[in-house]
Amino acid sequence: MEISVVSTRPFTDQKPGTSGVRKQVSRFRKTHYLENFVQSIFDSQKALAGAELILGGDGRFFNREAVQIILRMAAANGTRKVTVGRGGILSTPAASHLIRTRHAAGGIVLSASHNPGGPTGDFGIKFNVANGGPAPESVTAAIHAASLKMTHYRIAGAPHIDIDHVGHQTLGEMEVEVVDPVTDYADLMESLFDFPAMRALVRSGGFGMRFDAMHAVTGPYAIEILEERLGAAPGTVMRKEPLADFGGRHPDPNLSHARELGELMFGRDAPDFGAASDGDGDRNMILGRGFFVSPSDSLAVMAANAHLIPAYRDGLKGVARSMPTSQAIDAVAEAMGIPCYETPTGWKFFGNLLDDGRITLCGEESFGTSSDHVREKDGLWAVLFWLNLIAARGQPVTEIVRDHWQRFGRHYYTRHDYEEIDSGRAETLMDRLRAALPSLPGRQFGSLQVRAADDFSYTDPVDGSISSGQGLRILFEDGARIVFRLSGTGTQGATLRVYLERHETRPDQLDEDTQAALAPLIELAEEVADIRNQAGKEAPDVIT
Ligand code: VG1
Ligand code: CO
Repeated sequence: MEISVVSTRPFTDQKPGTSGVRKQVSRFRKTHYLENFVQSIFDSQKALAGAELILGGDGRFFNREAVQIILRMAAANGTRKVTVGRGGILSTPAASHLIRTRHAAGGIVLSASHNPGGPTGDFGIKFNVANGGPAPESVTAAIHAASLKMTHYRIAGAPHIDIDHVGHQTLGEMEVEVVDPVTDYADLMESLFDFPAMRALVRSGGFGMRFDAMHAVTGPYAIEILEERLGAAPGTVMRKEPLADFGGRHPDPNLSHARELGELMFGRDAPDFGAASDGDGDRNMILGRGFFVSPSDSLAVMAANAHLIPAYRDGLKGVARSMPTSQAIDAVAEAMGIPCYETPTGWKFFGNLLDDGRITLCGEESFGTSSDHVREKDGLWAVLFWLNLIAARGQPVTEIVRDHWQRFGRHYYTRHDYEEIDSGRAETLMDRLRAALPSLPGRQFGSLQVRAADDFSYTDPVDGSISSGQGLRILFEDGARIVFRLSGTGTQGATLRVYLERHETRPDQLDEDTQAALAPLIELAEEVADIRNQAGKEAPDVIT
C-alpha cells in the first residue's frame, strides 16, 4: 500500500462549535478541507495510533465519499482497525455505544444533525473520545490548534473500499470491519426497557403510535425496534427511508419541520403517541394525542418516573441539564433529594458527570435527553422511555404530564430563534447586552424584579476546567429567567437564541397557551436586547 504525504495549508475556520465542525457542503468539498481536519484529529490524538476507531454518519450527501477518505487516512496514520457501519451509517447514539463496547480509542461521526443536507445543504464532522462522548473542550482545542499548523496530511492509495457488506477486510496493515449499524444498539435498548410490557401495549388494538424518521438515520433503527421487535403495525414508522437530502427538508424534530406528524397528532382520530428524531438520531420530540411535550418537561417527567423503568429501578444518582433548559428538572431533583447540575449548552459537558457516577439522566431544551447507557443524547431511547412509561402507568401522555404539573407546578418555557443575522450585528447585540447586565439587578419591569444578571460560566466539578461566556442570563426574583446566546451549530450568519421561562403553581393556571403565559417576558427580552433594531428582526424565525 502506497502512502502519500500531501502538502497543504491551514484553513482558519475549523474550530469545532457546539458539536463538531459544521459547514456548507461546498466548503467541505474544497480541496484538502476534510483531509486537513481529519489529519488534525490524528495529529492531536496520539492514542488513535495502533488503536481502534469507530466510523459512521447520518447518511447525508458526501457521507460516503468522506468515509472513503477517512478510511484511507486512518490506514496512513497507523490506526490498527476501523469499525464502520454498513453503508457508512451509524446514528450518533449507536456510534457512542460501539465506541464503548469495542473499547475503541474514539470515533468519527459524520453529521450536521438537524441542519439540511444535499449538495446545497450542510455537512459536519465530530470526534468522540474513548468514553463514547463528544470530545471535551481540551480535546477540541487541541484539534483546532493542530488545524492551524497543518502542513501535510497522510493518505493511503487504495481502491474503493466496500462498505456495503458486513465483514472483515484489510487496507494495508489496517483492519476494516463493516458492521450492521442497528443490531448492537437495538440489543442495548432491549436490555434497558420492559419490552414485553411495551409489546403488549403496542399490539393491543386500542393503542396507536407513529414515529417520524424524517428520511434521516433513525429509519432502519425504528423499523427494527418498533415494528420488528415490539410488533407495532407496519407503517408506524413514517418517512423511513434515509435520503441523502432528507427529502429536501430539515431533519429537525419540532412542529415546524415534522409537520405531517403534527397534523396527524392534532387532527381527528389522532394516534395515542407520536414521536420524531433528527438527522443523526440523537434528538427526540414527544407528542400525545393533541398534545406537545416540551423537551424540558419531558426530562423532568422522565426523572420523576424513572423508577418505573427496569434500567433505572434502583433510582437516579443525580441529574443534569444545560443552563438554558427549564428548571422543571430541578424541582424533581429537589423532591427526590438528588443533586442537579447545570452545565453549558452541548452534550460534551455531561461526559465527566456521567463518567464520575454523579448523574444518571441528563438533557437539554433542544429536544435532547439521555442517560448513562451511552455518552450522547439518544432520540429513540427517549421514545422508548416514554412508551415504557405509558405501558407502566397505564395512562396517556397528556395525563402523565398534567399529573406532573399538579405535583411540581408547570415551568412555562419557550425558545425563540432569530436566524441568519449578520454576524457582526449579532456580536454587537450581545456585547451591548453584556455591558448592560450590571445595571439590571434590583430593577423592576412590571411585576418582574431582576434578582441577578450574568454571563454564565461553568466550573466542571470533576476536572476543575472552566468554560466561560456560555450565555447571558437575567434571573428574576420569582424564578423566571431570560437567557440569550448565539448558536454554535449554524452555518450561515449568526443565530440568536432567546430562552424564556416562568414557574406557575396555581392549579387553575396550568393549562394556558405557552406564548401567552410568557408574553410579558417575551416583551421584556425584546426591550432589553433591542432585537428589532440591533438584529433587524421583527419576529423570531422559529419558536419551539
Ligand atoms: C444546538 C442546541 C444544543 C445541542 C446542539 C447539538 O446548539 O442548542 O442544545 O447540544 O445543537 O445538537 P447551538 O449551539 O446551535 O445552540 V445536535 O442534535 O445538532 O448534534
Ligand atoms: Co442531532
